[in-house]
Amino acid sequence: MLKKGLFFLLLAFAALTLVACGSTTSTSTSSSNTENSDNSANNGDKITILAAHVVSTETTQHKAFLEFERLVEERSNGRIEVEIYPDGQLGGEREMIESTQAGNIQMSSPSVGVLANFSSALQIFDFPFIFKDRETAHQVVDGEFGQELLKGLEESGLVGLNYGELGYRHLSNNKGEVVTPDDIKGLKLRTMEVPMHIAFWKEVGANPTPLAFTEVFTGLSSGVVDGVENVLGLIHSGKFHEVSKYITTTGHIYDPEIYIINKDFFNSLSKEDQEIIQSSINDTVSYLRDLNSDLDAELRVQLEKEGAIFRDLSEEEYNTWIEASIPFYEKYAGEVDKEKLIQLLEAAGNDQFVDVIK
Ligand code: EAX
Repeated sequence: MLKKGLFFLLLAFAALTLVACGSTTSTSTSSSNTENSDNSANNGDKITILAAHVVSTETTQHKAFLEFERLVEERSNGRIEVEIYPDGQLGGEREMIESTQAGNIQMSSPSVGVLANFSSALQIFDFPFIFKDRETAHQVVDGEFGQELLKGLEESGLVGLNYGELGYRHLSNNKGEVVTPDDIKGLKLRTMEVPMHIAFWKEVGANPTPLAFTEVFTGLSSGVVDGVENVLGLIHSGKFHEVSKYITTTGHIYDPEIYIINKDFFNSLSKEDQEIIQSSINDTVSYLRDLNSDLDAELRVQLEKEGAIFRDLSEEEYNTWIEASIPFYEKYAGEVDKEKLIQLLEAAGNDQFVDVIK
């Protein structure tokens, strides 16, 4: 069924491309918006939400999408359908965001870093070592500060429904054990296509190489990169540990992915349908956080069984990373909304970088 759906979707893409090529004035955005408003009239018509993401069906992120589908379908008595395209079937994260903006699909859940390319206010999440634990991160993104930041997405034709949770990103590589930043000098490290991440890894001495998520396994196997930084769930589902077995639990970034939906599509829905979608996402977030609560501990056991070698950092070792991050904060705080960055750090109860950038 998925294959069939995909085939029709590709046909739709092809049709849109033809329309866009044949016209000098209209864009695929406007043509699909018209479709959306027709499609979503509040008269009990069926509504279909195409949702796509880049990670595998074994991840908690995918399970969360299935829960969202279940909730929306249940709460709308089957009137609103959700079709999920996982695993990068429809492209990498940047493409997923662009397709959501264009209305070719309605929803996606990109990592906050890649999404920050479309809404610069989110770049403050790209700074390292902000959140000391998940609970603090949840409080900040659920609070007024975090929710306010989502509003910035509207300028890009998107509505940020809520934050999901990818989790803490760690470092893995195939050269050897990494303890301090000295151990990654020159390491070809895959990063996301996120300017602040690239700048950070350069600053601490690595050789960052941006690749779309869909290209990471091949990049590691072919030696284009020697390592990655990612959450354990994606290291495991992507089998990255099979080609980069040394994992250091740096936890340098807490990555709150964001559930985005096409703004024109969302605004064309009745208040009741918007509420169904919003409440279903909110409940999905709780579900996802529950799924994630013991996940890293479980994945660690699994990854070790499959040959990964873990290295945790002592407080002193961890502090070498904090020290190495200070020049990055000094140089780059001025390139983002510094006041907001300070507010974020303060909301996270993290004052170690505040003095440096004030
Ligand atoms: O959002 O590219 C990445 O490493 C991300 O963590 C992934 O796309 C999920």
